Amino acid sequence: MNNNSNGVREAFYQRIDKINLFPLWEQLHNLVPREPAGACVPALWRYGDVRPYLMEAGELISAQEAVRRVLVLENPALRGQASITSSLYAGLQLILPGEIAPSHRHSQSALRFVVEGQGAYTAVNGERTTMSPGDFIITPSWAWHDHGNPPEADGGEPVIWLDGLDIPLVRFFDAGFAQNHDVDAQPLSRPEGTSLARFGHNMLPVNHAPGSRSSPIFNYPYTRTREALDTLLQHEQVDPCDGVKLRYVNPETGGAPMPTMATFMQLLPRGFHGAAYRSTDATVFSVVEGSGVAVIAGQRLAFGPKDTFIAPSWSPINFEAQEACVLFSFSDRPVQQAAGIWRESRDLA
Ligand code: GTQ
Repeated sequence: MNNNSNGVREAFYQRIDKINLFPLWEQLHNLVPREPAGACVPALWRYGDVRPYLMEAGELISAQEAVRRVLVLENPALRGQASITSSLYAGLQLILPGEIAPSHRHSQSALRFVVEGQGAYTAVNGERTTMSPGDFIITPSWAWHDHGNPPEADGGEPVIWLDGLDIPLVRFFDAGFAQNHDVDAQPLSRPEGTSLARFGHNMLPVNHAPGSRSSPIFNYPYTRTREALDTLLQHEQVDPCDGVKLRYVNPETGGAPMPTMATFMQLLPRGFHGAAYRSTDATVFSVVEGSGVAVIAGQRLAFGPKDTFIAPSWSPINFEAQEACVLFSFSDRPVQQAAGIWRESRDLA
């Protein structure tokens, strides 16, 4: 039977609408698209555009009062949602010499990627780590964390890092909790460097039993990452899409450092003209060194040091490097892999 005369169907839709029903057949193609069709668009934030506002924020409010003094990078197509991609949040956080950002914990997992400045620390689960540019630091779900920038004899310097959190994912699940610590700086129970000594040398303490879903290493120092990439560039074949690319691992599992976010570092040799690829995990990039162009869904995004840019899900991306470039990146890949839905295509020619 096919009864659509005199708007019979429309009338039916209006009647069922009153009790919050709608007919799937009018929407099926949108709900189950042939390919990813998210709203997220390619975007780039030039560090030179953001930094002056961040420094201005430093005069408007203290880290103490703000709790976290962060300017949030919002995808232009997702304004009002504190989202850089549909699943992830990113922001640039400033901590001035002499400031502390008080201790708290939350269900959301966080990563810090240090962009500028020396001398600040993050404390996680009773241990501090001093942050240097290019360091990748994690704050696992429900771990106490506070940040500080102790004043130096010479005055010290502002420290700025990129925060990446799974705020939109946790909001999607309505599963977020948060607590403030009763002191601003959490008590320390281990000397700095303990976690890296125990877990950061391709060894684990004997009889070690994993205690959480996240990596027991909480600072992956840039010096080591850079050295690995350099060595590989000299001796290995460069991947046509990625240059030389490594992923950070949780040494207990070989998987991503946190359950919700994968992180990567790649080196594009000078003159690199990469092949296009695409994957279902929208990816946030932070430029460590070098200038080049990321061609994303046909848009040419010219990037330089400390810039942030994003590639949406399933958008073709390829890189052109005028000089040697080092790119940090993160995405929700482990979540998609856990769900068995992650896809990548590296054969777009
Ligand atoms: O440093 O704990 O950018 O809780 C957003 C929420 C940073 C943090 C953010 C946070 C933090």
